[in-house]
Amino acid sequence: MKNTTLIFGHKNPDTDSICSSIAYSALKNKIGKHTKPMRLGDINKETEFALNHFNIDAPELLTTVHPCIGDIKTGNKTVIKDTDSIKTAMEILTRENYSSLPIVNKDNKLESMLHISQIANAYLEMSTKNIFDNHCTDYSNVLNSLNSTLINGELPCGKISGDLRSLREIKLGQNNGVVVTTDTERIDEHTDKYNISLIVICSKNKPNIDFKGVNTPIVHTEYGIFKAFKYISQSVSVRNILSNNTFLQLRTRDYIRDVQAMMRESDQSNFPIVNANGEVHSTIRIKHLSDVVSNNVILVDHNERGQSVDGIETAKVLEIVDHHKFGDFETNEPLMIRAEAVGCTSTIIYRLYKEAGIEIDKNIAGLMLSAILSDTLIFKSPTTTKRDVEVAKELEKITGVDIDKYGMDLLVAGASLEDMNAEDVITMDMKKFSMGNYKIALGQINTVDVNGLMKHKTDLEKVMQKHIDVNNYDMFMMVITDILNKGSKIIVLGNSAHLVETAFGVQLEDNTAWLKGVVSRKKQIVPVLMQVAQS
Ligand SMILES: [Mn+2]
Repeated sequence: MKNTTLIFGHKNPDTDSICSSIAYSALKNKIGKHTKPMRLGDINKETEFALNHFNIDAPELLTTVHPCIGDIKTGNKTVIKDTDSIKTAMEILTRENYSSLPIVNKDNKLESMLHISQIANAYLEMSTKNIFDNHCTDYSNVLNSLNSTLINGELPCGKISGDLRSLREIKLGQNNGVVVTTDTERIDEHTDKYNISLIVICSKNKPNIDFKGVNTPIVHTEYGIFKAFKYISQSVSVRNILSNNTFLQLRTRDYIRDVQAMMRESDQSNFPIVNANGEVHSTIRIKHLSDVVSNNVILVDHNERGQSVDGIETAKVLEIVDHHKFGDFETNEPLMIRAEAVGCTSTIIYRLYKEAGIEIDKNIAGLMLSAILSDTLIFKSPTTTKRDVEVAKELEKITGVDIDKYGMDLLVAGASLEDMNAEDVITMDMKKFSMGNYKIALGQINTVDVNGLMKHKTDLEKVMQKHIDVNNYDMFMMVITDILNKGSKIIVLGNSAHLVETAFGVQLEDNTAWLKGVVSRKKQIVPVLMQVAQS
């Protein structure tokens, strides 16, 4: 994920935010970058229509760009298996200068953390007498710990049975075991009669003897006998000395901000990190917390922090492509900003395609066209520029869809009230106001199909009346805004419905009226009503 730049629009994404992310990511990838479009929220019905129409999957949801534990670039990858020897563990701890090491089982899953103090404690209690009775290990650990080579027979597999014996003890009838000796003379054709699993010969030079007729495995080490005993005791596998100590383990997907306090409070100095499969990813210390690789991101269709993804302050913003006013954006490093006073981000992205000399794929062109038609309400919005219209015409040629027909289908799909009941329509965007002595509710919904919605007028009125009864509103005004014809159909109920007639100079017929040119509750309705209510 780290090498991939994430491209996304604003929260509560509209069609421009989604389609421009996809289109810009496609352009970037065509010029050899690794990018991925993302979305910061649910896809609305309009965008869903566009994506389905042009057969493109919705981007994945991105909830945060806060760095995860797995984003820390430093740390130690060394692990040891629970069957490895104490000697191996000590060598790694010394070499890496760590006080603890993750121990994994045969499936590479984290089993425990081995602390150097556990080795010290075990070592103090360990005696070479009965060592293999009390601590299990296998023959290869002994071979490796002694830095020895096999000079006769075959090294047995698995766990060592028996214990350390001298040749004499064995010959005197002691049980089976591993023999450590400097004496090669006594190894003869009778040796196989005894139950010896391994003979370790300690001598400066490799013995120049023919062990013909002997099958017992023999290894040679250059260590003297005292060193050999020391290293044999270190050959026991770490599994023997693991205690059931509890320790803090982290997951690669943990957010650093969530775990750092816990890490600081813990007296553990080294923390194992496991991946989603429970396998060890690495270990880190507190000091590594600052070594994070931040997410690279490109913002489209927005430039304000408040509208962007959670954790944006931790990300590296490479570019901004936007058509909104610039707010409070502050960055640590210079970045590429592409801002144009046009009606839609996709209008800018079209130019970026041209500048890069890259052809636009048919389906991507369809999404870009959708974004322009959506943002400009098929060129009816006052934010539309000549450039938006020109670009839309070019995209129309590439996609082959008809702007007017497709644009209308797109907006209708977006304003679809399917799956919505009367209660949803009324409360979707409802606000309460105290105006003078009046308690007033004002609901608004945008649609391209006012008549379709008005067919449900009786149901809508029932819900409005219910809200009036429950909340003692003096008036409930429902504003059904026709986004294509620039005006609003209103339904007004309540004892003070006459306020609306005075405010807008209209006559309510069957509780409704048409307010020509009125589309903004904030700018065109609330102030006018307020004036009348307070006079
Ligand atoms: Mn936009």
